[in-house]
Amino acid sequence: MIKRLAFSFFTLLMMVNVKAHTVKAGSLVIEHAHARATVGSMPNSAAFLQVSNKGKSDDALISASTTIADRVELHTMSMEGDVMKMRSVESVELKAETSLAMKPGQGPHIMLFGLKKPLKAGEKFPMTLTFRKAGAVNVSVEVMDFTAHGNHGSGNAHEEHKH
Ligand SMILES: [Cu+2]
Repeated sequence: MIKRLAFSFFTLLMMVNVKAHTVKAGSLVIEHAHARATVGSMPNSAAFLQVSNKGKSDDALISASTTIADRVELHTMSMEGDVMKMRSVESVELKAETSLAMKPGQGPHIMLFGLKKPLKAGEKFPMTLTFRKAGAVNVSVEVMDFTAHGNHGSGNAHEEHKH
């Protein structure tokens, strides 16, 4: 009886965890994995997440993959003169005891090329993130409409992802 209750409580905790989009892997805490909903027949999109490295040693995101896209690349975005440019990178560094919050319109993000179907707001899809130290981690990515108001915590959520 007590065992059963404990199990239920644990299950409940797990459910709350999933709802908060939090995944722990070693010293990494991955939160709020989300991707931009597509418009019309847009073949590409981008995914963003928050990673906290609570450990004493550096780690890095070295690849990402998902079955819903033909190709996934790690990208970064930066200003060159007054033009925002993005390019692919080998890895996204996660220094010890720091947090990284990927945001639309700035810095690192995960680029999804050749989507096999449109991404609709409210849907979820699985993605495997590979970290140099923490290894492979599966996360659930929630599709969000970045143009809608009030569905996102970030003030930068309404910015365009310029290519
Ligand atoms: Cu990109």
